[in-house]
Amino acid sequence: MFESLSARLQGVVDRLRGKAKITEADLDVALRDIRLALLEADVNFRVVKEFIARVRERALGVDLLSGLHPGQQVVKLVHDELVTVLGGERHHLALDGALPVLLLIGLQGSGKTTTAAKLAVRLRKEGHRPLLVAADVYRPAAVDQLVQLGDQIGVEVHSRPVGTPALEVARSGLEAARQRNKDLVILDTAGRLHVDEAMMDELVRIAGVVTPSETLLVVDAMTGQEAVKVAEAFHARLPVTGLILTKMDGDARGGAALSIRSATGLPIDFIGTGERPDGLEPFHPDRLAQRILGMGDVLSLVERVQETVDHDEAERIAQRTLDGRFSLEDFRSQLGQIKKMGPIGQLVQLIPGAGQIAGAAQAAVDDGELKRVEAIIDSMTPHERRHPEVIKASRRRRIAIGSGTSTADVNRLLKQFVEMQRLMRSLGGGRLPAGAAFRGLLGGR
Ligand SMILES: Nc1nc2c(ncn2[C@@H]2O[C@H](COP(=O)(O)OP(=O)(O)OP(=O)(O)O)[C@@H](O)[C@H]2O)c(=O)[nH]1
Ligand SMILES: [Mg+2]
Repeated sequence: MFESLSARLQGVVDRLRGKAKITEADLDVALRDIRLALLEADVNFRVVKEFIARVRERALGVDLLSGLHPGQQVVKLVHDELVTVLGGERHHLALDGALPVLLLIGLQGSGKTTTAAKLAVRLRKEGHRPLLVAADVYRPAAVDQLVQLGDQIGVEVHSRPVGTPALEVARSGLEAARQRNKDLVILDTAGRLHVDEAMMDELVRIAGVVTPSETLLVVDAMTGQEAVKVAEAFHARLPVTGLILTKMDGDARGGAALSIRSATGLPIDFIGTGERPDGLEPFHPDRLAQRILGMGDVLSLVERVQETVDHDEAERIAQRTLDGRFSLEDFRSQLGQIKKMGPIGQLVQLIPGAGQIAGAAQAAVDDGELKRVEAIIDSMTPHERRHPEVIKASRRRRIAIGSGTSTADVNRLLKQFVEMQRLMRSLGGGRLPAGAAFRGLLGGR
């Protein structure tokens, strides 16, 4: 997401950053480039106009032309303005009361059902006991979809036979939640192709029954400016409290995300970044602005690591590393943890200054490469994993055949592993974070 916008803005920023002096003409050129970049990213033209006007006004206000590091100052102004456009502070879900209800609404196919499951996963991780309620009663498949997702993620789903009025499902859902000792209800509703009165009426009535803590509008970011219009239409009719933008993984331009807050005044709570139940990220305006400007997003990276890494395991490996006993088994375990964090390209993008190399990194270390390394290690015997020095020519051939790779691949991995071990020993005493070994492997390529 935001790839081309990010590349273009980074170009502008890089040109400004180094300048010891900025003339008004320089500023005009930079603002023109920023304006074009935003328009190309499908940002609403009114939003763009205001954006540029505010940056210009503030730039002239701080007397850039004589100030210290004027380039840096312009970059900061652009950054601050991006943060503002994206919504300022991170908005948190209001989950108060004995049994808060999240009501998910949106057009057909926007991602409500998928998002309901994603929210359940995320909020359970935060200590909640959610119940999913299937109030999309018009299609049997809709109920089945939620039931299946619930099975997959291990969250209970309340459903009633198809044909039961949605209001009744919602009401009985609350009751079921109380009986089953849940502390949160996530209500999935039916979508329509267009914003229509019948749907709005039903949603208004459901909201009347369940008094939601949050009415979350799910919109498909890939529809660009259409998403903004849809959000305006829903908001005009219902007390929407927040937005979830789905399919951000598929929208390289990101215009919807950059326009929708200004257009509706509603905060973006989460963005959907994939079809899987873990493809949901909290929306941090400041971090995203930094990511767009190529300043990286270290906090999100750290969080991603914290969420996925098994700490006992990391601790155990760190200890073994200290003791100089780091084995291929430990390495295998680290790879597994890295894989859980998601595509490498996405991770690399979070590293400051790495935005532009993310694509290349993804190509070089695609998931295929990880799988190959894992397959090689999996084809070794436990003894071989602990004592790789016994792996001579005939064993290498067997491992290559077993893992569907070549002896050259096996050789390379073993050589890299030896180098990595040496590196770790030489670092001796210093604690290594999980993933250090992986970096070692990359460095050895
Ligand atoms: N790539 C990607 N796909 C998504 C995301 N969110 C949802 N999808 C996909 O979008 C399609 C529609 O998602 P649903 O959750 O069924 O949408 P819905 O709003 O419940 O649709 P209706 O119940 O028909 O109104 C599915 O194929 C999802 O896998 C996302 O963040 N990224
Ligand atoms: Mg659905």
